[in-house]
Amino acid sequence: MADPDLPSSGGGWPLIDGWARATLSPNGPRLWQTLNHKSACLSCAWGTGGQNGGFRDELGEPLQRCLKSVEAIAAELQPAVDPNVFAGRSLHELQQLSSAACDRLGRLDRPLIRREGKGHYEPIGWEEVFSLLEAAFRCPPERLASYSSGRSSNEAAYLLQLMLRALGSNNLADCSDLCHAPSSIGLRQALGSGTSNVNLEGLHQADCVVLVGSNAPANHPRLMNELIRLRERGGTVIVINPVLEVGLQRFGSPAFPIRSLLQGSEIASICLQPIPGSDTAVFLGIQKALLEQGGIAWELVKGCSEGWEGLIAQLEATPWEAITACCGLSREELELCAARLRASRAAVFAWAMGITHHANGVDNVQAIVNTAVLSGHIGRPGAGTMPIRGHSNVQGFGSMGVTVHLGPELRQALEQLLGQPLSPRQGYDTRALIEAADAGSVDTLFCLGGNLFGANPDSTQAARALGRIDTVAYLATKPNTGHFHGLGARQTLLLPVFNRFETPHRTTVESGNNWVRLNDPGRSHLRSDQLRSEVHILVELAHRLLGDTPIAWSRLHDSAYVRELIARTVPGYGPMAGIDASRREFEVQGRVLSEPRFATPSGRARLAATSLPELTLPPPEHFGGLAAGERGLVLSLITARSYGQHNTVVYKEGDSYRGMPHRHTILMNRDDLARAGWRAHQRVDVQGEAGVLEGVEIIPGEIRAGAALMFYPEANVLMRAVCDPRSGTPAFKRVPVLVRG
Ligand SMILES: Nc1nc2c(c(=O)[nH]1)N[C@H]1C(S)=C(S)[C@@H](COP(=O)(O)OP(=O)(O)OC[C@H]3O[C@@H](n4cnc5c(=O)[nH]c(N)nc54)[C@H](O)[C@@H]3O)O[C@H]1N2
Ligand SMILES: Nc1nc2c(c(=O)[nH]1)N[C@H]1C(S)=C(S)[C@@H](COP(=O)(O)OP(=O)(O)OC[C@H]3O[C@@H](n4cnc5c(=O)[nH]c(N)nc54)[C@H](O)[C@@H]3O)O[C@H]1N2
Ligand code: SF4
Ligand SMILES: [Mo]
Repeated sequence: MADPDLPSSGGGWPLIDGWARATLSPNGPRLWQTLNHKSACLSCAWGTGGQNGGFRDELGEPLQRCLKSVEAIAAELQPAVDPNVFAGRSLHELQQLSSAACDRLGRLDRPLIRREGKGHYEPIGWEEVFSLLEAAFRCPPERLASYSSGRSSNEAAYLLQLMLRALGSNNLADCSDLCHAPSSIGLRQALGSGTSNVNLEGLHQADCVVLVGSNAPANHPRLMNELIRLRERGGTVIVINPVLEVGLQRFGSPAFPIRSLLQGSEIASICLQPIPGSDTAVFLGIQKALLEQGGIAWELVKGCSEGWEGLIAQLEATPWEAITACCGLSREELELCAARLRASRAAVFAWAMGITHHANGVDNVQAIVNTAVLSGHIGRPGAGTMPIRGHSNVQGFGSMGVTVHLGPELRQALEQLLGQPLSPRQGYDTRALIEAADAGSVDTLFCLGGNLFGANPDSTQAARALGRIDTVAYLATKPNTGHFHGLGARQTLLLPVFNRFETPHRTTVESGNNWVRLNDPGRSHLRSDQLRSEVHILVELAHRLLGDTPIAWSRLHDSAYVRELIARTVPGYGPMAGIDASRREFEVQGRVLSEPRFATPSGRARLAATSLPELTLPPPEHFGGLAAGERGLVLSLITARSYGQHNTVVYKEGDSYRGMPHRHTILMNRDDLARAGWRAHQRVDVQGEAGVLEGVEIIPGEIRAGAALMFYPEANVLMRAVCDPRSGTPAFKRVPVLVRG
């Protein structure tokens, strides 16, 4: 039942309105100047900008820039934080600020320190910063760790891991541990390579996209242009999502003002609305239907994969009732998907957090690969598997070795470069880091961007754990909640850095489609001379700690030399050599597949049976039960992004596309409201395993019964960290909660 008060399509006029407002704002001219700067978009990993100019993609197509990039730039163009904020407001006061209010304080333009026992951040000079950091980094290497968020450059990422590994630490936690780690691990296990094997050109050749667990209209808006074009050329879009996201039904794109903007273009040809967390069952059902319909691509399966016998045996042995009971979809729906896949010439399977944020995230990814191989849609142009990455350079961080799952090739190259074996200790990923810190096993934490406090489950534990670390250093462009809640025991440093379009030297980033972009040097609008480039900070510190052997650390102040080392050591990055002179951007080699030869030892894709997940929910007593006369429902909570935020940074309070007017809301199915006897807009308490949020407004909407949706990061107080054992990624999309009212 469509709600007449909600928009009937995603995108549309609000986008034009947003562009117009941004253009007419006092910062309008500077904003446009920045949009045209030759550097990659700050926001998502779909990637645009770079040497082709601000509005062109890697194929040179124009008008490929979305409003999200404007939002991100506008935030970076704010004036500096008023010095009175840090001098005049106590930490206690700053801790009361919402994420949006923190961001609106402005840009950091001087180094700050909060010393033990003090209620304020106070200014500090860079010389003292470096001597404090140097002393803090001289702790035992296993007690030294970093966390990073994929917003920085390849050069900074490479130096970060090189410095930590040279010091003997493998504790390179990264936001990807909370994000696409199951994709990297699952794809590497199944196909030998952990990234997308389709590029933009390939996507243009596809006639089917299976889009799973992604709200692309909000989070990867330019992917919508590709889906519109695919539908226009007669292709099929199959959407799998427990929420009927309006922008996945229809989307109005400013890239097609006449055809699409006014009424919106139809996106989904088929929508499946499974139970959250059941995607493995959905794909098992599609595979079983393919088998029954005679739709298995036997030549590919037998000639180019291994392990298929076990998978086929599983399909034969698993009854339809087990599959449909697990995912809540009908056999007919799954058969229809299989038939569409059979009828398609070339299909791309694309997914985001709806697949990875589960206790069986790696299995979900294996199930997608199994489906791609069985249906014959992989290993040729236009077909394949495409994780849709998050942060603009998160994939580059992985390529540069900022990971606790270092590949053997890069390990060997780094050992050669450093002239020493790397530590054999297993490093801490993000969750392991929090647990280790909570246990008092971490002395020094260096954060290259991000919001470790805000991004983690169980916010109470995250703050406590960070509080047990001696020294915490944050490199950031703007203040965030983590800087006020994630305080180290002895000292917390808050260090201002240039963003991508301001950095005074060249940098590079890698998109989720394996495209490496070159960013021109830039200038900041801030008058302070206290901002530093991340590369500068890392090299200065490494030089103080390690001198000039065996690597000439001081020479690495020249970022072109960093690129030279990257070209020499990082697999697939050979074309980086000479990029400063040629300005030629490139696709990382060996990732995109045009034939079914995979990067596994045997050259074959590894198929494997994937077990059906157990999707039970605990009884109300598990949460402490209900008071007399109280009504309650146990639901499976999805924590997701609104249309107006970038991760822990909230830009807009409301989400008009989902009809959620502010952040303190819970989206629920009308049948669940009826079941509990609740009304729309009534206030309820949401009790999780780790905390409670009181007085939350109920918003009825197009979400599967039994499920609910709330916004991250506010909802992170609710959940305990339940993680996928193989990737360490938390089950952010299936949080058991008791709703009481
Ligand atoms: N504007 C903007 N852009 C962003 C970001 C941002 O915050 N704002 N963040 C960036 C980052 S780091 C990332 S990782 C990406 C995130 O991009 P997305 O993954 O699109 O973001 P989420 O909001 O986490 O939503 C995931 C979708 O998964 C669905 N879902 C939930 N559970 C399930 C399930 O069990 N199965 C299936 N099939 N679907 C499910 C939800 O309903 C939702 O539509 O976006 C990146 N781009
Ligand atoms: N409940 C729940 N929790 C989640 C998720 C979810 O869906 N639900 N999603 C998870 C996912 S997918 C991710 S990726 C994580 C995100 O986790 P993070 O990456 O840790 O968080 P962000 O909010 O993206 O970090 C934003 C901060 O980065 C800093 N910054 C911005 N640009 C730069 C720069 O150029 N350099 C430096 N040094 N700093 C910069 C700014 O200070 C900004 O405040 O959260 C995870 N947590
Ligand atoms: S889709 Fe992503 S990369 Fe492209 S302009 Fe929008 S935010 Fe930037
Ligand atoms: Mo992410």
